Amino acid sequence: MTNIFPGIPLIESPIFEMLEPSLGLTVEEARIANDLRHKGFAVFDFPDVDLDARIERIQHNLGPRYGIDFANPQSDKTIAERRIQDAWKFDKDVKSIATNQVVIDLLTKLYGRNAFPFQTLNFPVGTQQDAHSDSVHFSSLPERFMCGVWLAMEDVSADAGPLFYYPGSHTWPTVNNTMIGRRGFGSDLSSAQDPFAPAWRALCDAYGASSEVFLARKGQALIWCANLLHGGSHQNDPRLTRWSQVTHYYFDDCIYYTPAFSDEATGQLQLRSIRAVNDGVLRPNLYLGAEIGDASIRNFSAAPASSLPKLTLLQKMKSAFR
Ligand SMILES: O=C(O)CCC(=O)C(=O)O
Ligand SMILES: [Fe+2]
Repeated sequence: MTNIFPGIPLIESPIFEMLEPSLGLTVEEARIANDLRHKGFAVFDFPDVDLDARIERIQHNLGPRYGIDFANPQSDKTIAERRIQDAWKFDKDVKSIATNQVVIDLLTKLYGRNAFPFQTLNFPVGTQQDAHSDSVHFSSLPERFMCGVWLAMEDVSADAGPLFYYPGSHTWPTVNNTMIGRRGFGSDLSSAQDPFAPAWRALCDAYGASSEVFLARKGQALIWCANLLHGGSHQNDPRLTRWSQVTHYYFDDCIYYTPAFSDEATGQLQLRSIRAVNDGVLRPNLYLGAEIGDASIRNFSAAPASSLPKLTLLQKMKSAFR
């Protein structure tokens, strides 16, 4: 069957049920697709026979960089830096988790476009972050071609600040600047999330939603859809660790940008310079196959990228959609 909506991730498409028989999903893939579609997240066992050894090496390699006294069971593990971004650049095990081919193939099947990892975050403890959607940080045009894969690198207890989420919230409106009456482009903020927090709280109230926590087993992973509201619970026991890796994925043939610093209505997009973890190569911002540059901006032509003038990233940021 022809997919009339190639600009919507398959698992979020109104016609998913009609398309599903032609996707060749295994029983397990169909279960994951169904969970993502209806709940906005799906739990699965991370497919890597070497995972335990990788986790041990990651803890050994990254541990000393956090400034936390891991050797002392009584020490407060929450005092220091809580994340290392893009450790895949120097740690082959972090990279190997991010580029797991089974996960990439699964996401590619479920979204209907090639998936590629573009960012890793490694945490030794929970983030204790309020509910948020990653969509204000990383979004795409067409929208929703982004997801996170969260991997438990140890068993997570209720006192360790487990990941939480609002099941079904991926179907709520994607909060953006227009919706909250704010100009984003050129704004200077230390937190991209802060301006949106009251709107997310209001949505939770309006939908009467309750959150769930994920008391994960080591080796379990969770995919979250682009607009799923999630966060890190309060950590009741600061002596505990909660090692995890989050890998964020984008999909081919999209514009990648930061909505918190963009005004879509006026065409002012804070474009991202996205490098795929697999090959370290920059992925151009593409709209219907054409690289975003002056020519494609003026007439949105679907000319092949090679026929469009090449702009530096800075030029693109300045001229995008003007
Ligand atoms: O692990 C957590 O506490 C939340 C992580 C998170 O929100 C993210 O990486 O986007
Ligand atoms: Fe997040």
